[in-house]
Amino acid sequence: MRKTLIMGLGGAGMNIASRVKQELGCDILAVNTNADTLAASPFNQRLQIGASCCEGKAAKSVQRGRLAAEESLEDLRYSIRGADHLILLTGLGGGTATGASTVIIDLALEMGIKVTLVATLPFEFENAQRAAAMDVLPQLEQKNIRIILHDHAKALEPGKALLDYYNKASAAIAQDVENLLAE
Ligand SMILES: Nc1nc2c(ncn2[C@@H]2O[C@H](COP(=O)(O)OP(=O)(O)OP(=O)(O)O)[C@@H](O)[C@H]2O)c(=O)[nH]1
Ligand SMILES: [Mg+2]
Repeated sequence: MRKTLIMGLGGAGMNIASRVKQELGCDILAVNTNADTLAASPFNQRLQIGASCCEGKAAKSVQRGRLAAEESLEDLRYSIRGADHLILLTGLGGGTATGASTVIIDLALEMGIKVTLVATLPFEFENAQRAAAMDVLPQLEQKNIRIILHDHAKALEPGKALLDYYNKASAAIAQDVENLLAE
């Protein structure tokens, strides 16, 4: 039987995953370095990564996000075992998702799990985050995975609030996930 695992990684990934869970009613594994964000989330499968290197807080840098996933590699392995398709939901640009996604994708591929990455890209005005996302993107594109991107920068319209963009991206991603599950 086919088993698809949906993972929400990092703060944005978890917010997007909440919308997906709300709309599609599917089980989702939430993964973050931030213990408070995980504790306050609606998911029943939760994994805190990098407890030592991030001390339960945001990763803040891509380097620390990567270290967090490496520190928790065995927990991640245990959490994704048995799946044959991993749908990874993230907002690229922060430390956790940008750093941990490459490690998690490599682990899944090594375990023979097909991977689809669904990610948002930061706005242009998020200078450092945009640069971090653009830096990791070529590395992700080299991997044997499917990538679906939602670029916040391309969605920019005058007079719209940040939350409107987030909600719009989350709704579009819920549709992406519905399509992926129907394949
Ligand atoms: N669609 C959407 N994008 C978001 C949301 N929150 C943040 N973002 C975007 O996602 C990027 C990454 O932010 P986070 O998800 O907080 O980063 P993180 O992976 O948690 O990393 P750390 O906070 O450093 O641990 C931001 O730069 C924004 O562009 C959200 O709720 N929805
Ligand atoms: Mg965060």
